[in-house]
Amino acid sequence: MFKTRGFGGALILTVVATATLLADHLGFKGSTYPVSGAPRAVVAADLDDDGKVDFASADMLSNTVTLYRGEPGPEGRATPTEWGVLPLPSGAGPFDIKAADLNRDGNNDLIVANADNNTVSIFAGGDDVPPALQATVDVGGSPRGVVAVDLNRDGQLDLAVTGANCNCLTVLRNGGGFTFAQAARITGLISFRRGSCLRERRDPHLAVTKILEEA
Ligand SMILES: [Ca+2]
Ligand SMILES: [Ca+2]
Ligand SMILES: [Ca+2]
Repeated sequence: MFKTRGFGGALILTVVATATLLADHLGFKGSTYPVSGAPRAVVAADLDDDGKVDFASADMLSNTVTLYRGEPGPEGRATPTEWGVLPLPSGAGPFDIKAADLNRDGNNDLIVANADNNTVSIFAGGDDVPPALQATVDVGGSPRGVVAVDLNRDGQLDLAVTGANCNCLTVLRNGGGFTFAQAARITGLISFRRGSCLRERRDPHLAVTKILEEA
């Protein structure tokens, strides 16, 4: 049962109905999985290199990352199974989460933008184990969105982070071994106050590159 309240409620109902119709049309069946508290973003990727997709949510109120591992299920489909909860710093306020292989070891790693303590947390992925905290990078500006893309074409994925308080895009250059140093900060280009434009673009890598080229 839905409780509607003015325009916001009507909008929510419309979105739910549209999603349901689309899912029915395509033959998808929905499932619900509990997470720690107020999920703000979610990412699906193989995080332990076993060939099955896992997922992780950035939980804003509990300052955690909730992990679900894809386990063998009926008809060969992966079935998400609770895999643990990763703590973030107190008051982190995670706002975005992405997966990418930052150290080029073949395992996807997790990158979390922490809006309330101005950092990015990096968890290293491993074979058949949950990701483990590897680094915390100060970025400032209330980070709201993050993407991993090789911006200087040296073969290592760098990080581009949107900041709501600075109205800026910060570039963190990948120095290898999970070390990141601020290489550039571009201000006054786009307002990020309502969230991350990186998430709304169809291809975030192209969006970041375009922003940098226009700076
Ligand atoms: Ca997996
Ligand atoms: Ca990796
Ligand atoms: Ca690079």
